[in-house]
Amino acid sequence: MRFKAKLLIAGTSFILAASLPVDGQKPRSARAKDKQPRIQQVTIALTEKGYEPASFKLRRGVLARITFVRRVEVTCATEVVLPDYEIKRELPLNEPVVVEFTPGKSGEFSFACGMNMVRGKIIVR
Ligand SMILES: [Cu+2]
Repeated sequence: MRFKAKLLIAGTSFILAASLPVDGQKPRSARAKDKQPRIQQVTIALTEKGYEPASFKLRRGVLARITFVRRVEVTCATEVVLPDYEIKRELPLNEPVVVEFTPGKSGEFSFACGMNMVRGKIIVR
């Protein structure tokens, strides 16, 4: 699961890099690149160790699609709360739950279980 999360994050960097203009360099296929959706995707697994990864970075102003998957049956974290984005979702066992938002402000934003015991962090730049 950790491996999969890293792959997805790597994919995110690629999409972001591809959509950013490079100074003094004409993109080979500007038209195709313009059509690429500007989106960043991250998958977070909830395991016996907590959220994995427990922190990740997002780019401000770009739509973020975060997939949470609870992989552990016995946990208090059967829901996830992102207070700054007014998101609160149930996390059924082994069912990917997708939340989408566009981070509008830079900074550090927390996400946690409903009791704020299991915690993670989003770093927006
Ligand atoms: Cu909890």
